[in-house]
Formats: sequence, structure tokens, C-alpha cells
Amino acid sequence: MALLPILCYPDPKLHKVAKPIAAVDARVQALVADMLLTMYEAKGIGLAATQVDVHERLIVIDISEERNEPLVLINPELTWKSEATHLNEEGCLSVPGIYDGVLRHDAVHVSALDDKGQRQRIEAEGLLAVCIQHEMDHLLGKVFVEYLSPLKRNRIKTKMQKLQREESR
Ligand code: K1U
Ligand code: ZN
Repeated sequence: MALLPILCYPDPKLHKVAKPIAAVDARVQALVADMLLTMYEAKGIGLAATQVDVHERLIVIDISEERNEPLVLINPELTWKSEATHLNEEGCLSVPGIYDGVLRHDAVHVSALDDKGQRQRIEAEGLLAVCIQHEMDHLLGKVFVEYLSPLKRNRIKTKMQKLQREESR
């Protein structure tokens, strides 16, 4: 297993649209293991393949306190979303240190394959629903800061670029 580098906003590769996975094979299972390790090490509750520069429809999530309930979503599709929405505080491993409110559906239903290639249907609400919507946006090349005002987004972009310049010195 290997820790994978996480792309940082405003890296243009974060805006690539992920392609469906044709077969859940050993290559995909190894990628799942690496992504789970990377998510746990970064103390995140989710990670999309896009964030590790793999442009395939794969998400890992674990919202449990004990960090022992991994959820693997391969080729996830939203099958239902609630009309009700809620403003939730979000963060992103690709935008470290930035938290802001994003309007999300209160509940969603998702159909996806698991890491054995079996079809699973998930009915999510609360933090899990928020996390699924956030990660599915990543697969479409969308980062949560794109929901914020242009003024906030530009400030965040400038801050991230400054941080990255300082880190590369
Ligand atoms: O996709 C990512 O970058 C992971 C992201 C998932 C996420 C967190 C919060 C709301 C929506 C999606 C994170 O894990 S950010 C770091 C984090 O652990 C966290 C931040 C806020 C609340 C709970 C956890
Ligand atoms: Zn994110």
C-alpha cells in the first residue's frame, strides 16, 4: 500500500471529469487500498480519485468515529435527492485550512459498485449525504470553493498559491 499525493487547489487537474471504471479488478482494489490509507492519514472523511490525479469514478468515505467503516463507491450515480437543502460547513483535503458553507440536499440515494464489484444502494442523510455530494462533485471536476462568491474564491486561490510558493522554497 502507498500514500498518494493529494492535488491542491487551484491545480487545473482538479477540474478533469472522471471516466467510468470498466472492471473492478486487482488494479482498482489496489487503488482503493491506497486511497483509504491516504484518506485516513490525511484525517479526511472522504477522498475522490480525482484528488489523487486518477480520473476515474471512484470515491472512498469513512464518517465513523472509530475510522473503521470504510465505504467504497465505484461508478456512483445519484438516483434520488431530497427537495430540502441545508447550508453545511465543508472542508476539503485539496483546499487545506479553508472551511465554508455550501448548500446541499439533506438526503440522497446513490447506486454504486463496491470494491468486490457488487451493486450497492445507499440511502444517506446528514454528514454522509453531504460527503457523498462533495465527493461526487470532485468526479465532475468541481471543487467546493466554486459554490462560494468570486471574491471569496479568488482570495482562497491567492492564499493557496502563496502557501504553495512558500512550501516549494
Ligand atoms: O473530499 C475531501 O477533500 C475530503 C473532505 C470531505 C468533506 C468534509 C466535510 C464536508 C464535506 C466533505 C474532508 O474530509 S475535509 C477534512 C475533514 O475531515 C472534515 C472537515 C469538516 C467536517 C468534517 C470533517
Ligand atoms: Zn474535497
